[in-house]
Amino acid sequence: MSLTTNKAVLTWVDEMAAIVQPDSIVWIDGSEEQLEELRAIGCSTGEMIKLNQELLPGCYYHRSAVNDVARVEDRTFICCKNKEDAGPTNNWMDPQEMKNKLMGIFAGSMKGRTMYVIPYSMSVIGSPFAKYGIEITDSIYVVLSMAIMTRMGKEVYDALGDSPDFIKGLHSKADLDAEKRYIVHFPEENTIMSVNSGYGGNVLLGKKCFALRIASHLGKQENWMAEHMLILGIENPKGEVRYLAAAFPSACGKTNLAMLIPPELYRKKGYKVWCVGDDIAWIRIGEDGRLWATNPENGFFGVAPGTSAKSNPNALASTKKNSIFTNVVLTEDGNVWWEGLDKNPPKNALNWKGEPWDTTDGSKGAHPNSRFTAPAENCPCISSEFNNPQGVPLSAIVFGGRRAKTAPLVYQSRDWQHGVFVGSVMASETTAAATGAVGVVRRDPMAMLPFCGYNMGDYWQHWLNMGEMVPNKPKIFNVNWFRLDDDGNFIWPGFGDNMRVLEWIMARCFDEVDADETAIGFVPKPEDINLEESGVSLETLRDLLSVDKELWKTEVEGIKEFYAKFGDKLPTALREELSKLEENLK
Ligand code: GTP
Ligand code: SPV
Ligand code: MN
Repeated sequence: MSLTTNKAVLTWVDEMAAIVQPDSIVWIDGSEEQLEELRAIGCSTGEMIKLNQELLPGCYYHRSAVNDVARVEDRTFICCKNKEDAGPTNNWMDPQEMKNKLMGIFAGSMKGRTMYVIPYSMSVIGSPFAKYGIEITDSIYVVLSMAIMTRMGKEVYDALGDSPDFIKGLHSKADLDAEKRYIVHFPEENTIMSVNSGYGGNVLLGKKCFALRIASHLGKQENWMAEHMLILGIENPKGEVRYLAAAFPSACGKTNLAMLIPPELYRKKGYKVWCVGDDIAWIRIGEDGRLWATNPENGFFGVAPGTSAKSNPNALASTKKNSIFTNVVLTEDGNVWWEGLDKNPPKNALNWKGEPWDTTDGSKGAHPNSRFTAPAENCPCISSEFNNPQGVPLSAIVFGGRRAKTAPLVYQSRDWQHGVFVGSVMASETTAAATGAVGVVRRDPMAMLPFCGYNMGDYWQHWLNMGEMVPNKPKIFNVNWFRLDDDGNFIWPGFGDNMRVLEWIMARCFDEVDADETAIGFVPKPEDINLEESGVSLETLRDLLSVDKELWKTEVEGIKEFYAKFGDKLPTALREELSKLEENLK
């Protein structure tokens, strides 16, 4: 039985059903009763595996197909009328041509299956930030995951009323045929179509597809921003909480930073870090002329490998109940394991492919992009403002990437325009979060390369325009936790010790500390980073903060090459900033 009388919803669901031809349609209402029923069906078909309920109450396990374990950037499309509006960094096809192609693939794809209709909200239902979506899917894993990752259920229909203003998402696993896998966005029609995948980032359509690709396009038109950013609050000993948002590419440390536990010496003084979000920020101009950010999601879809009681106890704690694990190791007693959890790989376990796994053969038990899906409310350091419909005010915006050399531990831009330049020239080594080679340095502006739903040149101009509209702008910084020594070891301890850098960033935002000006921006005076109990020497820190002019000259050449792709879409302000940098390096 449909849960709404909204004509736009009913018509669209009818139209899609006529194409995919399911045996039946189930309208998801978000009730625990209905979810429990779906878990049982999922377990009976093998799509889900119930984990040991004593160790992990409410937790389930899921495997995606072996060739379907990461986002597929080469099969992700932005289909707007004009190719130029998608820009040089997106795959594009004419919308009608793409629809014709997709309709051939979707036709009859749900025969013999149930079609689920999921109403969901990105951000708190009814808040000024909220946007509604409906996802049609033939995957129980998707329904159960959306129940964790979004505000899902019939309340969304109440909030939507008769309005046709919702994002349409059609997903079918179809045959999981990698050759016919497409993740397609029609920004001009607020529509997403995803087919032949069952991997989270390709199929949980509220996440990257809606909350970044479609939302970035909406934000451009409506004067707000959708960014690939974590949001955290730093509480100081006086009890003041100051917020920052940080954009790092996939698998470059957002979840870890968002849930950071400060080193003991900071905790003793009364410092705390509160997590508002770990992956996506929607940012609006507040009445007070500051930028305010919310996390549109309701859960974490985090990288499992490397998550441990030592590296990220808050993330680990978040997964202890009502969570879903994907492509990790499944143990004999219904528990989960992954590389980096501890030093005791389980015996008689199954690896991410479902094969008996022998730890002595050197193979990995968990896929490097295996993930947990955990409710945000489980997180011990979740911010009291997590559900605040107004969001939190930003003092700083931080960019960062995975760079073995070149980028110093931290530097500050001279002003907003320079900060936009710093974000636009970000580069980072690729990771297992997307298919393709790992460890290759590529430009990933604002960590949005795979997620910007329109021409990146126009997106940079939007950033510059936002700066003009915001009287009380956050300060903009760049960080790099990943500098390597000559033996390939990380020089900076990272994780909790990143607090030392955050402290400097906040001190800069509130004019509490001086800095040294370099060719690329302001770097800390080494003595202003607290190294107490860090094991890092002042000498090492000096090295981490150093700006090697020769490396940066090479960097300038790379930037020129990248910028050239954008032709006259490249904002003049960024061209100017590049000239300034070149001049400074002379
Ligand atoms: P997505 O969910 O893909 O967007 O990733 P993310 O940006 O949230 O990355 P996450 O925090 O999951 O970290 C990814 C990997 O980076 C893990 O293997 C972490 O162990 C590692 N990592 C995170 N922070 C640090 C750090 O400060 N130093 C070092 N060396 N590694 C880190
Ligand atoms: C990322 O790749 O940036 C993720 C995971 O956060 S996914 O949902 O697959 O995009
Ligand atoms: Mn991400």
